[in-house]
Amino acid sequence: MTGSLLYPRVTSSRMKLSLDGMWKFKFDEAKAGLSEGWEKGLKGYEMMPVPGSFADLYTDKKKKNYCGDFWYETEFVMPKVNDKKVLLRFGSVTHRGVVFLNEVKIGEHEGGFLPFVLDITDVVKTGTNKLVVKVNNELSEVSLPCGAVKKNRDGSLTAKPYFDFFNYSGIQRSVELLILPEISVEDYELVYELSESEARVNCRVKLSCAEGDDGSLGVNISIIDENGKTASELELTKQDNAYIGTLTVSEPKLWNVLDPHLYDMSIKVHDEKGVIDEYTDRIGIRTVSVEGTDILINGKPVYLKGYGKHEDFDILGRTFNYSVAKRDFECMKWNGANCFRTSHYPYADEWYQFADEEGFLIIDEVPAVGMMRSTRNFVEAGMGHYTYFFETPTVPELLQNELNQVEEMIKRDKNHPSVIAFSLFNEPETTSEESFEYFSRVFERARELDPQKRPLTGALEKNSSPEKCQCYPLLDFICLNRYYGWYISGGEDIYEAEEKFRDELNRWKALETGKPFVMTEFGTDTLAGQHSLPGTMWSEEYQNEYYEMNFRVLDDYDFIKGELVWNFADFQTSEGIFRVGGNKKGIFTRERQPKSSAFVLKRRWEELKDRSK
Ligand code: CKX
Repeated sequence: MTGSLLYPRVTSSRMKLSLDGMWKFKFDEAKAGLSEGWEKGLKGYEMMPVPGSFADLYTDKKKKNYCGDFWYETEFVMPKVNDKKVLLRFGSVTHRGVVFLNEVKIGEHEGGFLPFVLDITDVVKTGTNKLVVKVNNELSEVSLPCGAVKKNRDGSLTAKPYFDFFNYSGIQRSVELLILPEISVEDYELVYELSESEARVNCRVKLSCAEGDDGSLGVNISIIDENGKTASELELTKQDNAYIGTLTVSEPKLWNVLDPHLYDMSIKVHDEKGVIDEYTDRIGIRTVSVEGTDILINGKPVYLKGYGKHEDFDILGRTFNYSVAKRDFECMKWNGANCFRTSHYPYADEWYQFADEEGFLIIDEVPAVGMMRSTRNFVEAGMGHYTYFFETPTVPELLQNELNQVEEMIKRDKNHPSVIAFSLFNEPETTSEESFEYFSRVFERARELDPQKRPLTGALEKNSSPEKCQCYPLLDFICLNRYYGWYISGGEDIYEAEEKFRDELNRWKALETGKPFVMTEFGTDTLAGQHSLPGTMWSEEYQNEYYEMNFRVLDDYDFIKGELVWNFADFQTSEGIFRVGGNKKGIFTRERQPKSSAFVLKRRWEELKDRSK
């Protein structure tokens, strides 16, 4: 596995070849693939799109819900290249994969929402190569996200997620061959400091040959403004295993909320003969901090308005699609949003690039979801249900897995100006000392890893009350998922819901945490086109009344610094008596058409346009 999770760019020294297309595919119910040598080539296969989530492509229920091992195979032709490094990058393999090239195992990866890169220089042949991937989508209490697997009478398996979204699986993001110089940029990080009229950009660049670099190399960084002019350029200095230096940009055009200004950045590695490698990216100069109960971008308070989202669309499942992403940003801009949370896992790279270009703020979430032992914890959360999740012997293995994924997420996403915070959990049990110990380790590691020292957070469900939650002191801003008027006191009891919501916020206020709070989930399941007067649960009118009530409450608490409603769009879940064709809490339908609440939010968020606090 190589250390570079940089987005693949084509530059004067770098090439990439897409391996996307139709691949051979085969389920391996008996888990016999390895002993039968399937890595040599699949027999009796069907064709499957890569990237793709297989589930919703099928008309057969068993196949849609398949859980276990499954295999992919493709062939590719490698052009002749001299003195180059050849890497193979998978955008995501959900939830884990073992990769074989020309029958040789070349690597494996755990975690279905982050990329991994394998160095295949010594295994790849000029001409035809056979690439085979064994994938597995089982859930467990040491996987992220967490869940279980049920063994059926016929020996087949069914995934039982402890979370509320469909367990879409497969090679869900692009696969690419990267052809790079032998010495190349492996990673870079930028940290910004702003003063009156200039920005200092502290740069650190790591090369692939950190250890073997004898000092004869040079590394140069330049940034180009929107008019194509060089804003700053610098020859970096070698220090230990990296190249460092500080660029100064005078009168910088800052990246800002819905007012993004990006610079083109180029890093060049050179020796006495010339440029060896060039890596380019789009960067935004901005700072993020928390001061008292404010979240600050470039030193100015911001109020977060927007959504918890999912990577989810009809037929595509969790496959990234530029047109869906474009439509989502258009819908979000139309109703005045400025932020979304990548609930409940890191999304495809392109989402962050899009947000950088649009000036959207992202709370980037690791797949630490389902840390309460229940297949309907969305109902049981708030009922006082407690499952001793962090008191089990497998927790050290889970922790190691989460630490790895936090590391990969921060490594991949750290340079996006849109990423203003990392969320390190969604709705775990947080009331035990064990949960505190667990998350202390996760937060400590994330703080070390993020060069920009962005705020860290996590989303707390109802059992994590002000009195019982042990973990909120770890958060730089406190995120609450609360459903007063839906899971709690819904329908005819909505009047009590308002009181109960105020009561809880009063109790948080009394704690004097001195921190900002953000509502990261609140919402009601709503069937588009279901109408009732007066509003009753599941109708569009009820969704509107629910939001009006919730906003009335939020506006009375000045430590609330953001409202991300649940969810941007209806999305697919496991089947169940609480889910009608999935979770219907969308403000938009799954086809991205507005329910009437979209107009309620539009009105509100336009009125709040200038609200910064
Ligand atoms: N929060 C009471 C996590 C999300 C679910 C949401 C829901 C729950 C609510 C917890 O992943 O979709 O039930 O709508």
